[in-house]
Amino acid sequence: MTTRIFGSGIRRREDPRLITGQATYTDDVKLVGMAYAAILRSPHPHARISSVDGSAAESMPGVVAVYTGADTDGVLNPMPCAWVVPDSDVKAVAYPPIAKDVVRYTGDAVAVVVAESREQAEDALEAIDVNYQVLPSVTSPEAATQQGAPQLHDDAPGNQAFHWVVSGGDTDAAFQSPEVLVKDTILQQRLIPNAMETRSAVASYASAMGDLTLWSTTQNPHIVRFLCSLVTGLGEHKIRVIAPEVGGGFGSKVPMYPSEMIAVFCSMKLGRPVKWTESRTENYQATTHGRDHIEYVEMAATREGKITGLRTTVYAGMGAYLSTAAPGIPTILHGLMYSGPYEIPAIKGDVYGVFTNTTPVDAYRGAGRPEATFLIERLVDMLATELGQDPVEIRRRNLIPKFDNGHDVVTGLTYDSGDYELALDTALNHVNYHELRHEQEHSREHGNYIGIGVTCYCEICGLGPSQVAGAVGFGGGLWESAIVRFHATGKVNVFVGTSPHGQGEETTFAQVVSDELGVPVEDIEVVHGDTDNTPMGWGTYGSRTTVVGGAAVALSSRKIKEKGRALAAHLLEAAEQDIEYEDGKFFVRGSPDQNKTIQDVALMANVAWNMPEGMEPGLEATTFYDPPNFSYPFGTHVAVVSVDPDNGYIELQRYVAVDDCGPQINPVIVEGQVHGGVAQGAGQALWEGAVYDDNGQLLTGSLLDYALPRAHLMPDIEVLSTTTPSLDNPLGVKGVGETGTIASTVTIYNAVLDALRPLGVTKLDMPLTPEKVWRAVQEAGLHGHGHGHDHGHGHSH
Ligand code: MCN
Repeated sequence: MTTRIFGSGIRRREDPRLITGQATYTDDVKLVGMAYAAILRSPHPHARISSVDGSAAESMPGVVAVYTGADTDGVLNPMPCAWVVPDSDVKAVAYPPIAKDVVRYTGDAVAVVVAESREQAEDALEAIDVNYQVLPSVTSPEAATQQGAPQLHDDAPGNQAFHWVVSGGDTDAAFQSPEVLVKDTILQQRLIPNAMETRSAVASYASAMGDLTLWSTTQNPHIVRFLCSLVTGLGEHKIRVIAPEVGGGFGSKVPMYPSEMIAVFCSMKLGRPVKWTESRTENYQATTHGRDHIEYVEMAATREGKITGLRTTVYAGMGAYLSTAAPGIPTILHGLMYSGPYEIPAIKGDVYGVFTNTTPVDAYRGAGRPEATFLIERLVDMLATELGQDPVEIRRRNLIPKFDNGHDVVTGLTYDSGDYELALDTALNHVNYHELRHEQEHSREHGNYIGIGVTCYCEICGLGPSQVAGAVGFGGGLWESAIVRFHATGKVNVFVGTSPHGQGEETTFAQVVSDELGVPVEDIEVVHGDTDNTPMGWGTYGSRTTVVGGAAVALSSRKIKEKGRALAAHLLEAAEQDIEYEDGKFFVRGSPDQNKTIQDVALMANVAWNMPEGMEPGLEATTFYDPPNFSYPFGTHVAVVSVDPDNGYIELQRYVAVDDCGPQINPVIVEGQVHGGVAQGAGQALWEGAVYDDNGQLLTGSLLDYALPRAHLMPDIEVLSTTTPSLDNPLGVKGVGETGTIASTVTIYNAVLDALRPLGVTKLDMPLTPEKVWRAVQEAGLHGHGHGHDHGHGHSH
């Protein structure tokens, strides 16, 4: 082969079916005799249910049944929280699939109607008579911890879901009398994930056999099978979970939700298949949200700009109940990353998980790591301002020097490999940083406010060694498995336990197999998403599919190569050690004409007419791969913005992303991942935010009120990379699915604040909407900061 298939930007093989409408999503599934479920959701954020009367609804046209919490109580077990972080007093409060006594957020399920059509089911919802006794509610995670705040759960006093501490080095000493101290209060606003496809479930229970099939919009069908077994009491071997085409998840399709279990319950009760599909408004209320932190953060440093300590107190909103992975996010995936790419000798973080009367919070792209990157990078920029130094220089002074194989940080993690300064220099050279700063000065003199944000980040992904998963309270393993199977015709199926839903592994995994075995990509089909025909795996999230699942695919391919070599030796009547392999051909060393292609070998292995003694027929291999470590991608992002002080409008002029995810299997897919990730991170910085009013109502209840970024708001994202392999997996790869989101929010935020500093604005909460920016500029103006007054880098705050 002249060009390697590993590393080439071939087109995504999943796209033709997606763009021609031939893909099958859960809501496309239609079964004979299928009924439709609609869920009645609480209109109150907190209320006692005095009574629920479904009798009027039951007599509505087409209605098959109405069920309430009284029906599911004792039949379905509570929704499990599957990440009980140790040493943090996690209150795994009861989370009933349908509320029976108390509702705790607007959207909590109260009853379900099953009818012959979706419309009939929805119409009947209005006929259900619920008597609520409204209780006081609280939506802010900090307010919820205060004395006198409404209490959500009797067994979680003070609404505290957990208190977790990360600590390394001597922070008391570092903060005793630091030469320089910078502090901030950061609002990581609550976000709504917005996958294009809302959630949906089709449950089909066959009572004669006791078999349940569940089509579900999930990122991890095997975990759904596992947890569904816990909730329903059905044996795991009797449950088949199918994640057909899944239209994006971004973390929100990791959790196990009540709604899916309600669909299962209905199907089991009625002996009919039951479909439930969310509306967009329902999705906003009942699908998990992300972020929602209030953070008090401070950084100590020397006058030379060496960071000596970092301290945080974080109130992390959990919503009304603990969703599947929720406690792990502001702790393991957040606090342990407080060192970022820097050498920080002392770190302490107090993280309080807090119950509020809001939609439960769980993973959202980046999950904990954007929040960590944000606070580190914000403080570093503030430190630079305080010292009157260039923020890039402060970063450079603190970066961990290049390392190839392991670097310990004080939070207890061991990073795999890194060359942070190379990524920084690559980005700075690309944008011509010094020139850019000159332009900025120059524009300011003409009343144009340009801002530059530079972020150095490092993230944890590729989750992870199972032993560590157990140690940090994750309720499962984090290994992956893959079967690579040759058919007699030389075509290949790859069966994987991971479950991509937009990321493109049907393409990249085929590239891995093709690269390892010399089979054309067109001859390889990657199968995923069905627990009945794929081996066990823990799913697609935490940018782990390629690092962990891809490794299993590569190792299975290598096992096949070794069996192929032995069989080829036998067929060629040569000694095994004399057989060489290249580009899909086994040949006798020195005589390449004496060869067998891998397809010849596959045929002979499958017909098994002439096997060496003791060799089993068939040509396939299974690998269970448990990685020895996480993977730690890194990079530098640069944003250039201009801010119009007269109307607060921010233009994102330029965005440069330099990411290092090790060797790239498919650079076009990697670039696409970075694009999507950056847009999502930009959304948080500039536009997005879930807003509840004082009565606990979600004001941003639809796409009319929740501002998702649109294509025309994004600049042409310039994607570059460096390549630092990880020595911890057989492909050397690191994840890339979240890097864009992790780096971009703070990059853009810092750029905007850089632009606003000469106008006297040094603090703003996200999202940085024009109104907020305009008001801040006006207010600063009243205090003596007019347009065009440049107060320079040394301006204090
Ligand atoms: N890749 C590569 N070379 C590398 C690393 C990755 O070619 N060195 C490729 C992979 O093979 C894959 C893609 O890049 O095709 C992303 O891979 P990876 O980093 O392994 O991430 P995952 O597949 O585990 O995806 C999870 C990640 C997360 S956590 C979120 S959230 C997210 C994201 O991916 N959600 C997405 N990207 C998304 N993209 C789409 N379209 N939809 C989502 O819901």
